[in-house]
Amino acid sequence: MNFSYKTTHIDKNSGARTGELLTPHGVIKTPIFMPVGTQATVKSLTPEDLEKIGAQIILSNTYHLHLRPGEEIIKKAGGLHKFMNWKKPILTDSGGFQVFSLSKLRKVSDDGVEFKSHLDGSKLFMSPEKCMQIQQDLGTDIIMALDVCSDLGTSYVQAEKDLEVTTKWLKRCFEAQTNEHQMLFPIIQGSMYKDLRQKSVKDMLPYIKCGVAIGGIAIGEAKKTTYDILDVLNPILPTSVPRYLMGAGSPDLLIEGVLRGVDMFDCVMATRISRHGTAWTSGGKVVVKNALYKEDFSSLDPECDCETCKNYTKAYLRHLINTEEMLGARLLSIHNLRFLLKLMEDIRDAINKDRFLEFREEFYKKYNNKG
Ligand code: PRF
Ligand code: ZN
Repeated sequence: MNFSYKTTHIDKNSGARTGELLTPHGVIKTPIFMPVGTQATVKSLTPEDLEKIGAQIILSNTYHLHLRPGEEIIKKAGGLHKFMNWKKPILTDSGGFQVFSLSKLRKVSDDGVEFKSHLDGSKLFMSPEKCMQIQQDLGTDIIMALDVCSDLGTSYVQAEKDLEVTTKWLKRCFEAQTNEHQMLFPIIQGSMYKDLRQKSVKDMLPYIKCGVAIGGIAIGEAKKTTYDILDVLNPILPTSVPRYLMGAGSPDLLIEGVLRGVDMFDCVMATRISRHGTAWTSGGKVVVKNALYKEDFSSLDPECDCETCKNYTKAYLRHLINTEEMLGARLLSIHNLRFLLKLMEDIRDAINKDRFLEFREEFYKKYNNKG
């Protein structure tokens, strides 16, 4: 095993922490945001671009790569790192969530989940063992257990059943894993029910060895609900491993997540809003498409150090988005990802100086000043 986690500093006033996670492809400084490369590419960026903006680890998806090109081809290429030429750590999601959000038919049993491909409608089956096998073939650093993410508004009875299946699958994932160089993260579920969340932690504890993920939130519920669930989990999750909040990546969720003990985040939002012409900036959200910027020859965010902000104007970005030129999405993706990665750098720095609470206040004050 060549991985381990150590906490490097705990902020005296907030309890937020910085740490280092050692993986087979290098060290990750936490807390961290992970850009999403669903189809073995972070949309419109090269691995060289990602290195330049300070990405330490990226995320990819078992479900998508299993459908296309198939794990056999990636295995033949020498694994996902070689296939896509990314030399730093990679985390793969298990496919649990993607089966539930993308495929039409989906039948859950103790054995696994039967689903229809969102591409051609063909019937497929994913068992915990199959999920582990695929992620082993991909050769990624962090692998996720197969889980059932309860839909928003799921009843208590159904959420309890979903959790029961998730826990059974976790045991089988654990037993099926044969590559000791991969870190298997269990996924806490239990919908919005606090006692189910507590039960999930208790039942999964024996399998939390190198990290743990929080699933089933950040799916469209009120922010207060997200924070309440994190507040339930923060004091009961082990502090000896990193905690990963799945699918959360707006600036406020990153800050509030870190305050509540989260070390790792991912989200497609940064690249998705880029394609639609929106940018996060130190002064708040900017909708580049807006006529307001027609003749605005200033940079997107004067405080940002990315190539987009250094070299291009809002008027030009607006033009690229309005004409649906590929470069528009690319330049905004570079900016939005750099914005989140820089935010995490600033958060780590603030924690190390015991001033995370002040940093949080200052960030919101500037970010929300536009109203
Ligand atoms: N489970 C898995 N992946 C996920 C989620 C989950 O619950 C979420 C929910 N926010 C995002 N991605 N396996
Ligand atoms: Zn920028």
